[in-house]
Amino acid sequence: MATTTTTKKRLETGHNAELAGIFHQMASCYRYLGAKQRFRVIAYDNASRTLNGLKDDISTYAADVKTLDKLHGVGESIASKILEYLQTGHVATFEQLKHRVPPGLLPLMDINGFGPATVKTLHRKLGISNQEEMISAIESGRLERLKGFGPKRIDNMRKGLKLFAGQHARMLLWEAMHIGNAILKEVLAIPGIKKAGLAGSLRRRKETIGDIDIVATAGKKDWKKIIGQFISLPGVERVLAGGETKASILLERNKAQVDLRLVTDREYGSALLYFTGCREHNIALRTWAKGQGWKLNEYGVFDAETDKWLAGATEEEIYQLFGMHFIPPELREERGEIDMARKGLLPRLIETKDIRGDMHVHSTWSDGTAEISEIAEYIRKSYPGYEYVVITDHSPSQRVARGLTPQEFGRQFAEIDKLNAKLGLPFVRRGVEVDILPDGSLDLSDHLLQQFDWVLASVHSNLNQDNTDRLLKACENPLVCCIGHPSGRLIGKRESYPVDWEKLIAGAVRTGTALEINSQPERLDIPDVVAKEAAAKGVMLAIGTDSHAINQFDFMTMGVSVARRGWCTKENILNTFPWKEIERFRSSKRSR
Ligand code: DGT
Ligand code: CA
Ligand code: CA
Ligand code: ZN
Repeated sequence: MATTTTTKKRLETGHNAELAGIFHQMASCYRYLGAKQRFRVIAYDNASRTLNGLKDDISTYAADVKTLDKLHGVGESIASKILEYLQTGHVATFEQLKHRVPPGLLPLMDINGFGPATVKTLHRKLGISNQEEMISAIESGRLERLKGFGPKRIDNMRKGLKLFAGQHARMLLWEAMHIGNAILKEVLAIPGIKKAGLAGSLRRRKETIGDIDIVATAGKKDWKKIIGQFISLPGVERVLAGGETKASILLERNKAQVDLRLVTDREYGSALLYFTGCREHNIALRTWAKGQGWKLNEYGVFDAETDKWLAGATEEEIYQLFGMHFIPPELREERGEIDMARKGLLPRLIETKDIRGDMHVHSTWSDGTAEISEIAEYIRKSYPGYEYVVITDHSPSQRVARGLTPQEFGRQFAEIDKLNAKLGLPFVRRGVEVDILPDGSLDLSDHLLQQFDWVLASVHSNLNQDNTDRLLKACENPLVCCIGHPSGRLIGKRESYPVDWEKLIAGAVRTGTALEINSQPERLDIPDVVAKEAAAKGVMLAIGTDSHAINQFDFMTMGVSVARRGWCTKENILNTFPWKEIERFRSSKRSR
């Protein structure tokens, strides 16, 4: 296993995320160190963003300094640090920087309500240098005595810390999926492994993942050797547990825990079923089976009286024996799926291949990093099933996101028209993500809104109040096609603002307004349970990636996962239809 060169072997594509993390932390250090470092802050932030946006592993760009130089935000100095990292596994400047900032403070600076200036003040005045001390200072009331730390601010800090603690225990689905697929590939390559698959919450596509579960089959004689190879895979930081049939490892990447369980061929289906969960679903299924005279566990299905093995090699044969539809993993949440499967009434869930276009994309006109022409070209090349892409840049009040003025939208229309003429088809659609202002009115005039093909209305301000009325008022506007990221949450960072979902869903039905499923990994907004409710009531949903870079269009699979967990068929999702139908949806609302 040990590599002889100084190059550290990483799990596939692990470099980008790790190096982006290092650069991000370097920016935080420079922020902490103060005003003279401002240009460095910007440089490292940019480099970090570029790395996160790369399609391929950074090592493929690193043939020489010149190719690196061409990357956006990568100058000579950063290019040399990238090469240093690829060769040695670390960046010496970062190691030195870390000594100039109390190490326990670095992670705190990413928390909502903190930031480098706040953290520095608290370090100077109260000697706080890590998370525990921060928590105890807040709880003991020591912060209240400081100038500028009012109850509202402290409450906000407390909430931020709580979410931060929760987020560290769980990964976002998107990250877990990449880590899971990479480690699964490594497991499948271990000699002796016959079959292996992801199980647990990752297979159910839950929005956050505690640990990654893998079930694999192999001949019993090979088990010991396989476990030995598994715990010494590249990228393993620590072995948490190792046994005869299972092992748990902690990866360097994201500190992700991976559990592997080995079973025999005959047990594979029942083990997969068991370890896919969820726990409540397992218990309900087992109880039901017991009532039918069967015993179900991770080793198979048995006759309760004779203990004779009846099924278990595949999940399919188990469901068949039970007289049930196959229950897609995303539905295994004990929300009525067992009963529906028995009746043969499970919905035929939407799939990524049903998607005909992306409904939410930002370009360089506002805060995206790609030009509209690049976006169109890239999508046409990489997503041959797509028939359209909706460019939805921000409206004027989004100043930080470089929202467009009405005049600029006019120029953008001209660019889109010209591009479509060149393509010979109306592939790029004129959309907008218009701000819903605090009083529920919109940031652009009706006169201008009328000229868009698709109007997405989103809340980006006053995120702590109940926003039900504001969202309802936006639905009442005949020109609004869809509400963007309706809950406003950022998983692990910011909770949803209060929304009365029942009221909003009723409002969407009444006015013929769609609700977005935003596919950004930390949004997944609306959440799956709300999607289920909305679709059941007849609300049309529109899945958008909210892409700000060329490598984010794949987030579509995240939005599709939310829709699947919300029991959606393709009929519930607007962008599984040709554009003509979307136009019909829009004009039907406008003519109400
Ligand atoms: P996570 O890792 O917190 O995101 O969630 P899961 O669902 O992946 O949970 P995990 O990793 O603890 O266990 C994987 C599956 O194994 C779980 O979904 C159901 C099954 N399982 C684990 N413990 C039990 C148990 O005590 N009873 C039953 N019926 N199933 C269990
Ligand atoms: Ca798990
Ligand atoms: Ca587990
Ligand atoms: Zn937005």
